Amino acid sequence: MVFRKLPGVSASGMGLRLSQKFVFLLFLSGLVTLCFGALFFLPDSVRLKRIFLSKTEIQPVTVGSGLENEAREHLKRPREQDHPRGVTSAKETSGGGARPKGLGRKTPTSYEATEERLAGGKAQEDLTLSGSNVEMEKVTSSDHAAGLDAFSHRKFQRCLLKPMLGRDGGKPGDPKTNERREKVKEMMKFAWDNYKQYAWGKNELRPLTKNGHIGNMFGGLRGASIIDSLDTLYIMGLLDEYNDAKDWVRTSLDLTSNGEASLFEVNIRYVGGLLSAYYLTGEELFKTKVLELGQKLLPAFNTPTGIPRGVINLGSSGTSWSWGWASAGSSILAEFGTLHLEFIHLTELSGDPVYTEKVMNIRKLLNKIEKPQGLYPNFLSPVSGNWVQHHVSIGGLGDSFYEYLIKSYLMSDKTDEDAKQMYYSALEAIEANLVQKSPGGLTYMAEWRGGILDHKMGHLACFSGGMIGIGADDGAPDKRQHYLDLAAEITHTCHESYDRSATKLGPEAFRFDSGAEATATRLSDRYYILRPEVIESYMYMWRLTHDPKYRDWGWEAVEALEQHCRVESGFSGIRDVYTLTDSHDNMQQSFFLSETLKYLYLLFSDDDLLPLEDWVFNTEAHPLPVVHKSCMQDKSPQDKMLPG
Ligand code: DMJ
Repeated sequence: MVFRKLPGVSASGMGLRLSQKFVFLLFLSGLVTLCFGALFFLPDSVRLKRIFLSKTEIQPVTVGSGLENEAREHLKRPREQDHPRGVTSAKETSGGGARPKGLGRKTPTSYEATEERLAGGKAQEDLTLSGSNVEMEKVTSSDHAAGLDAFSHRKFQRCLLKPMLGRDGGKPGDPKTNERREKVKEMMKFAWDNYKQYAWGKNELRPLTKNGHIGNMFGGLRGASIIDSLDTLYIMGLLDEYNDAKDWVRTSLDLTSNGEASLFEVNIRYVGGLLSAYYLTGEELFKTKVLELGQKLLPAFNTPTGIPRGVINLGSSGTSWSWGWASAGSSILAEFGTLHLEFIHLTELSGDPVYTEKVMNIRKLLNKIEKPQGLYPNFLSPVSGNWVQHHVSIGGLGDSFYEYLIKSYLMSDKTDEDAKQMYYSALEAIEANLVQKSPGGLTYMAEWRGGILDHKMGHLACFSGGMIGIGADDGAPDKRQHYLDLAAEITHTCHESYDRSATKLGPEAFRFDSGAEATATRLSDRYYILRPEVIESYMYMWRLTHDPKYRDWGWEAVEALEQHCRVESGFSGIRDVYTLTDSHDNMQQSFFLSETLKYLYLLFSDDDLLPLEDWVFNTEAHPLPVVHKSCMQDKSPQDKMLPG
């Protein structure tokens, strides 16, 4: 519509005829309606949307039990920012976009890489948590306050099949093994004492510069080494040290931080560490703390699919983001797939089903989604629920998702049939597509990029020997021996990666191409940061087979750690496992105390210390009990009288 200017009259509204004014007003109101409506189609990341739309209007659906249909509907709705299934951007095909160096199993989970990510990686702001949600969470929490008293630790202990610390704390009868176990205990005490002296309350010790490191992976939470050490100190009988750690939790663990954290890291280290400290000791303090922390993680699930994003603000906003380096704002399989064990236990302790609902929703989505060749790619859109890239890895980015499938089944007292079915189908697909034999006869797990194999195995992928081992017995009867053999072969290959280095410690990644066999061919893959995965597999394989070679290999690792990683004030990673002139990285990772030393200690202990019939280890080696549900639900008169 064009406005006609009246002769001799200015073009202001005053000069318009009534009918023109009416048409103009009509046009204007149409325009306003159109603009407002358009807000609904803006991507979540546009701030205008937050300003103009009430928060409840953009509240995404999270799927819990009973809400599956609603979620399915939601997933069907196309959205502008959705990344179409199977479509990969040019940036992605060139190697995962802004993926930081040094990614491995821990990649989205590796320490340095995660820090880089937190420093620069906020790509997609998610407007997920509304004020009303915060209120809802508070209601949930108080509603379930009664549940806090409902969990009886005494009953839990009675439901265990075996005493948790075995006879005599798992002390082995054989003096040589006991001596080795004592050595590992001494290493723990040394690592702990130095942390206490130079870095108390910080996240890790820097053993060369003798100070503490905080980093930005835990959103302002402190004391990662303390939380990660609680259970190790306790099972080793380092009780003075354990008591110092417990006192620190009581007086100084501040959960009111407002920083940006990796959901995955906070879950595996803090939630896992506090849960296992509670189950082992029955100290109410740990339960109270872990439930408080659990509440703070819930907003991360407020995405259209309920698949959490990687980074969460631990403050009251609960805002979450995808890692800046992750393709098209995707979430990472190894991150959102590694919450199940801890969240099931948060429900156990709180009586609040919300935690279980969150992880069951992830499970359902993954179970239903179409999988290329039966494989699970590493990147998934939390908005559309579709895969974003076809990169599959048993090492970094994928690893602990598979681990949590089999462990969910075991931890459910073998009742979680979905987890079982998903694990064995995934394993079949992995065997068909990824497992390879080198010309020299070494079995390894390659990585898969849309059908093309990369003949590389990360140190992180070496956990898979142990994983396949613990799952062997519940596989199809005709496959059991095969799985145990496969587990042994992979563990052997990982040992070779250690044995073929000058230091007898393994590199971050090793290759099987251009003539290489289990050795790093790139300078950037030669480092060792005190990682546990190879030793973890030795420990499981020892328990499953009692082949003495696993203890021997573990001892080789102890000697190498002592020789190359022990410095005056703690343990440090090294930059090159192929040279004897050690160049230290000045970092005593908290997982060294939580995992590496714990697995070594268990390797030299009797099997009745944390028996596998009753315990599964989370991916940070924190022991979580098998849920013996029928026993726990049994209300015998005697149980009714049990205090908490
Ligand atoms: C640990 O924090 C966990 O094992 C995680 O799953 C990946 N690896 C690191 C240590 O390497």
